Amino acid sequence: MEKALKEAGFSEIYEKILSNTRLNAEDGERLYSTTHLPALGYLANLVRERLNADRAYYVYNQHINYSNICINLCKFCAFGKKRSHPEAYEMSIEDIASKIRERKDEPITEVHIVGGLNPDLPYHYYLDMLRAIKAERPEIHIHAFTCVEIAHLADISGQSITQVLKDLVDAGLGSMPGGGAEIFSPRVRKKICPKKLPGKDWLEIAKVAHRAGIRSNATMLYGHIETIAERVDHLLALRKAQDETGGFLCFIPLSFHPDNTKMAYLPPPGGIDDLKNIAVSRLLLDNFSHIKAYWIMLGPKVAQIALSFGADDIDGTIFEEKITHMAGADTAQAMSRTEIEHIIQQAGRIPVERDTLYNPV
Ligand code: V47
Repeated sequence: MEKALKEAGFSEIYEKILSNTRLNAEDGERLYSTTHLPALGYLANLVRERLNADRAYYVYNQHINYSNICINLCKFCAFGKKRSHPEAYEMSIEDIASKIRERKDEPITEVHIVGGLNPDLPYHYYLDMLRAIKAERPEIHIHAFTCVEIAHLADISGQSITQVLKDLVDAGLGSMPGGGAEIFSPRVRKKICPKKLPGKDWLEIAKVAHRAGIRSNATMLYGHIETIAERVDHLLALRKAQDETGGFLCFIPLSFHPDNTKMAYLPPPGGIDDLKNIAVSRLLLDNFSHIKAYWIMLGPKVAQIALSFGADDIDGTIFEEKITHMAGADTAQAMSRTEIEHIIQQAGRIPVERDTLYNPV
């Protein structure tokens, strides 16, 4: 492999990885630009196995997307709708409680909740939602509301981010998912999500949450109009924030799905780019313990290969995912525990069911 690493121009990066020396932006750009995919995968796998050995994590979870009505209507998103749209919907608290009730006999440990920025839902809706879920299933971990939703809740309630987070935790919030980060570059945000909060605010809210003891995830939406330099900047901004707080649990690269979006003219990223994003994020984010290959977006086959390219997690059973499926995902809506364990074992890894905070179940 040393010959292959040399041919790829990775000798210096290999030395850095062996000596645990942090990679810089130039290294990141070199890794992204390579055509030597096996050499890149080898490097990422070294770090993956150093941190997580042969373990591949998954969670028994359920997704609830409470409303798709959204005031931002980002160009890359097929989920958000205007209220007047025939597919617009909003779930009542009772609808949400009954979704939880329907699956009470399954060993679900996490409910993952995100939605659009619906201008008509009052602040107490979000608190009532958390309380209703806890009333149905007190032991469940609620992984809910991205930094974008938290900023919206501060807007509609007139309260500080800190107070909103405190209210949500009092009502049952456990941790926050990593969506809404997209790409931090102001150039790209202006074009693809001009109404969404700026990247620096997303990072600030994540850090406020971490300082309040709330763990969260981080994402990056790739494969649209961003440059390699902008991907690297995004990853290094996350690494800097993680140095400050240590509050991120996991990083999830999100593969752009163009169907039914205002950017449907773009081709979707291919498998090579999917694997590069897993591998480069594993190598640059040296202070993140976990990299997730989100099977809903990658498909189970690429997710399996990703387990040898830096990823140590494939998310979970899911059930009823809407955001990616409305944008043309052809993956299933759910996988059983047996199916998940099977694809992990086929990839030569040891399946470990985890809770949201990565404690083995
Ligand atoms: O916030 C929207 C992105 C996110 C598209 O934290 C799109 O545990 C691709 O964040 N193509 C939702 N991506 C998914 C997400 C997530 C998934 C799994 C686990 C976790 C976690 C978080 O997907 C959105 C947005 O950033 N997105 N539209 C699209 N067309």
